[in-house]
Amino acid sequence: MDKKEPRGLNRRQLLGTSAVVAGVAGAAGFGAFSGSTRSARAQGSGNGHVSVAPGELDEYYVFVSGGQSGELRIAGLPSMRELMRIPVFNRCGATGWGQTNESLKILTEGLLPETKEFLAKRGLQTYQNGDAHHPHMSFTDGTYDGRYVFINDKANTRVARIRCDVMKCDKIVQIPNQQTVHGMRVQKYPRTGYVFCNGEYRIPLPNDGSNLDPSAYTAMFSAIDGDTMTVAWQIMVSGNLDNVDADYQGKYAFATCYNSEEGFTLAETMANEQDWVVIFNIERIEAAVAAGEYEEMNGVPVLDGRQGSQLTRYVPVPNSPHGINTAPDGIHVVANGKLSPTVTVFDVRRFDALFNDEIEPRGVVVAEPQLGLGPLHTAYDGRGNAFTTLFIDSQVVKWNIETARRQFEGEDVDPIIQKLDVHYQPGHNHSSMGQTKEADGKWLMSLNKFSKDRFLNVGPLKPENDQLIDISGDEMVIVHDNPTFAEPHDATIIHHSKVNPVHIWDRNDPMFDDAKRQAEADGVDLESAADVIRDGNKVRVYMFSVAPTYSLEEFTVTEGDEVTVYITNLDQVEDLTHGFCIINYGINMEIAPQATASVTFTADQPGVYWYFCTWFCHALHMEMRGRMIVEPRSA
Ligand code: RUQ
Ligand code: CUA
Repeated sequence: MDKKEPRGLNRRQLLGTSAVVAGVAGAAGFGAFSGSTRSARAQGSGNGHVSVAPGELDEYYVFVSGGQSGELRIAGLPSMRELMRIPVFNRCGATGWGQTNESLKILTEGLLPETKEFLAKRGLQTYQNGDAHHPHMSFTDGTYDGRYVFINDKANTRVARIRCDVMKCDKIVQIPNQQTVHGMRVQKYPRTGYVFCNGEYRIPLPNDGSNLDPSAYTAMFSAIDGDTMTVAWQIMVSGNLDNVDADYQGKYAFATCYNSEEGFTLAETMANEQDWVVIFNIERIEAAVAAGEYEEMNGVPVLDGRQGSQLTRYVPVPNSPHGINTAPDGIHVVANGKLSPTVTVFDVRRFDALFNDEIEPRGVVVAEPQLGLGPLHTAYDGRGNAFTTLFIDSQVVKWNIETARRQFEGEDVDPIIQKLDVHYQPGHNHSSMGQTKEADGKWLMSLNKFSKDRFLNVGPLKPENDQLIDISGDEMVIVHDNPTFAEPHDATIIHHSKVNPVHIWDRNDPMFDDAKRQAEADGVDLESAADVIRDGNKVRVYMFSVAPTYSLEEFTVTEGDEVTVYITNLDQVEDLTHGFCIINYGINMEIAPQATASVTFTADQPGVYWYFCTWFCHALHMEMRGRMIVEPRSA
């Protein structure tokens, strides 16, 4: 058999469409019966593999997406203790994210003009929901550099950037000309650089109601500039994009692509036995942009990368591939079959030849091992082994890449090393440093979509179950179950040495620039302020906090005034955060040490309203309060 031709998967191997639908339904409904018996190994997991004693620190940071909750979470590994929640696409009552002026600026400035208009009609400044999927840290030279974590919002087509010095979101951009950002990964080399964003759903362009013809629909692949958080360019593609990853050479990005049929119903999208992996040639795209070979749409250069384009190549793979993951060896890329029991392994060293038309598209495929039912995502240990989640089988399978290549060449060898039951129906998995060239092969997290009987019953809505697996030895061993709320979609495990957050804010932080500018214009010094400035019907109230006091114990405004309260926390003690809550006014925000935070509202209700500190800061925390007096407007 010609190795360059598609492997001859027979009908039994390549699950037929109806069998898959039945299989998926069966998995969802009866997962507890599909490869889910508790293994002896899982039962005996208290074998000392996880020991992070009280007061001891974890070795790794884990950035976990909050799924439909819209946030980003930080956990410690191996303890799996949740360390922090960073509000991003959600509204957070504790920190005031979505209410403070500082957060509203970030949440609104990157929205598309038509979105701002549309939300304003609903009386909103920004969206109230998001669906955070893929958290990925910025890279320099093939490994994490501790600058940023980027995360996508599938619900409202946004990408956010979180600063890792203060662990706060500082930029959010909404991408035009596409619907959803699903797959999202960053450029690994020479640095990030680009954040690659898959537009999953196909829409007409422009999508303003002027053209509803289904044949005009297209999906889009977008590159965001991670430094400016603006869209650098977009590529129109054939089919629907799913997940994406990039190489270690800085030359290519590649995305799994389903619905090559470009159909609209489930049956239509699954008609073909093969879909694609689309490979994007970054150098050619940049040259085409520089040469002006694009159409500008909503301020973004849009290029045509549909089938036949010189900017892309479409490599046939079995129907509806899902995750795509670059191995730490910098050579191999694995596309996960989802509806096929196989994964397809590419050799990036052959991509140049593919773009020079020296080989056929399938000539870049070097292995296609059959692993089990429902392969979704693959992680690596840096020792040549891969770990693939099997959604339908409820297993993680450990297999060897080199052995898979030899099998593909015709040798009678089996690449599968071990299959481990996980609980239950895993989606993403992630290994420690496994998406960098510094993969260390110590830990694997399996993010399981179902938990069922693993925890005390909490009613019809169940937690997910993130399981920790020790992969340091020959055998995978489950060492911890961790229930999580909707929905830790993906995670990234980063050695603590890569991340160096500050302990208190720097007074020069750009987060406070607007407040500083306004204070200066008002002749107020934020750091010694106890001022009420009236400016027509706008009132600006400036105070500072030092535990357990605010510098203003009362201030007076008039009914109907637009009031902005600026608070600067002068405490320099680590962990000494204050809050500011106005009772019955629906206002609350966090002010961490050396930070300034501000909130604007209309004083519509006359009367006396106490404000108080919401973060326990001092023995006299309960006494840290004051009064807002709202005088009735004289008729
Ligand atoms: S994709 S469960 Cu949204 Cu991350 Cu694969
Ligand atoms: Cu300040 Cu509690």
